Amino acid sequence: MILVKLGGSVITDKARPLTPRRASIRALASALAGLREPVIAVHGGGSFGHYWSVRHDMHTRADEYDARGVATVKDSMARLGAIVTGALLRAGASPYPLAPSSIMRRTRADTAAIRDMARVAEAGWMPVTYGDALWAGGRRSFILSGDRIMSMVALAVRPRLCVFALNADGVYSDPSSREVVPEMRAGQGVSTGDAGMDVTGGMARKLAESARIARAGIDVFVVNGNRPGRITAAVAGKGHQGTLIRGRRVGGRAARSS
Ligand code: IP8
Repeated sequence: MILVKLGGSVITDKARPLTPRRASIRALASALAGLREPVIAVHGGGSFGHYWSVRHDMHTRADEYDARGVATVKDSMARLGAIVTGALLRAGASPYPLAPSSIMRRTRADTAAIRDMARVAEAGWMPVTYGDALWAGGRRSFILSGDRIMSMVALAVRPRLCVFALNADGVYSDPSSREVVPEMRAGQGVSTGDAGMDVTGGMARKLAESARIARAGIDVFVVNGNRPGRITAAVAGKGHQGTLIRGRRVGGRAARSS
């Protein structure tokens, strides 16, 4: 099982509101469609969900945000989701779109639903879900990031590999030098630089969620999503052009994963 996050900065143009990067989506879709093992895909919000979250001042902390804001974020993410699943379908995959609300119980992961999602993948479909605005109870809502979904799904189903496809060549030792760290341990300190306009915390959030996954013994690969061949190669065991965050070894062996 491979768990892949398609970063919002790859599948959308973050400088232009509500603008998908269709060529990148197509290229990623054909790479994912060609993988020879079960895949679960998660995607980010980019200039769809983040654009509206910023406009309506909505964040990952549950609060009483504007109801119209929640509806608008959800609408934009459903539209972006349809673009991603449409591209997967045309690339020959059998995407199985799942609203993130179907794998959450308010602010918590619904582990049984997530395990079912893995069974759907094992049966031959490709579950696709995404970061979104979700109801938290009462009048409260929150922004659930795709990165958070990645760690929730990874911990529940223990994929063989988690891939974060983003708009950078991997994790940089120093953002100004753009020197990629080829391999690192969970929680190893690096400077991230780029929280930017993301309401969910940009690269710092990705590294935090990656560290959580790697600490559970699951390898995480951070790769340039504009070079989908690097995903194909890593999944096929043909080298890691990006950053590999090694899952913590237990007694010299990785903890069991499927
Ligand atoms: O781009 C956030 O998902 P992310 C989605 O994975 C929204 O952080 C709605 C902002």
